[in-house]
Amino acid sequence: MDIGEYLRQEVMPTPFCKGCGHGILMHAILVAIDELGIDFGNMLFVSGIGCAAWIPSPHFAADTLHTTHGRPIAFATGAKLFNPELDVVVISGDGDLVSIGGNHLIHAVRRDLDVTVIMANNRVYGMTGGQLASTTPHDRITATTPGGNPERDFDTCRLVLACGAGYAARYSVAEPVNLRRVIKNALQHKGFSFVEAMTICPTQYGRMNKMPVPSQMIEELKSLCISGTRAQVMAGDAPEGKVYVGEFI
Ligand SMILES: Cc1ncc(C[n+]2csc(CCOP(=O)(O)OP(=O)(O)O)c2C)c(N)n1
Ligand code: SF4
Ligand SMILES: [Mg+2]
Repeated sequence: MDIGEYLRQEVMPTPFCKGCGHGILMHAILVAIDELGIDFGNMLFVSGIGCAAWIPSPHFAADTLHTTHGRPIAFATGAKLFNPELDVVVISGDGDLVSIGGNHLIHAVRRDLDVTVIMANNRVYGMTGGQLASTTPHDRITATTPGGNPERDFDTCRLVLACGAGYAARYSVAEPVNLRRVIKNALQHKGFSFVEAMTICPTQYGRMNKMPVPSQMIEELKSLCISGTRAQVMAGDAPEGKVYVGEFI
């Protein structure tokens, strides 16, 4: 199927800045769904607030819920409990899902809610001007930490695995084939599944960290990500400045 058929053409183009990684993730999700042959009409996409939250809503020609900041998992929980037959997928940003909505995330994992959560991690609050998020790496510049982030960041895969997630994976948009593969596996997993898509925000994070050109950020992702196992993620022993990617099951 032509991927364009999954999109509401009347709301195109997307609102993303040129070079934003959210478009790559959007494509990976739609191709994964197409390759699995999932009934798009039986899917519900839930997002919160932020640039990433615009990935499904209003662009996907399926049922979508564009909810409040940090709360998409709460809405998804209600929808799934009301109609367990629905394929419910949450797609939102790092600020939305683990910074502001972190409590909903950990309890959805604890309950083993049968939904897939796809988190677009651009390591910043992109939409609102590039403020510090709980996913911003140590020392990085944001609008609220001009001298560098004094805190350490969350490894969200480690967090959900510690909460008992049956499926967690992480790849970057610089590896779209692997990203698509793990999205497919997550969509097929029964119970809670989590995919972290490391992505780029050239407008905010890139501009403030001397990578205003999208290709510079893609190169940074390539050098940042190294293959790791579940045990390595749980040990939290990634070398300084590196992030483990892989399927952590
Ligand atoms: C309760 C609440 N707090 C703050 C905001 C402002 N706000 C809207 S989007 C956003 C940042 C979203 O960041 P993220 O989820 O990482 O998405 P991105 O824009 O980076 O893709 C913030 C702080 C809000 N709308 N509601
Ligand atoms: S501000 Fe950043 S995350 Fe938002 S659309 Fe622009 S590049 Fe993408
Ligand atoms: Mg973000």
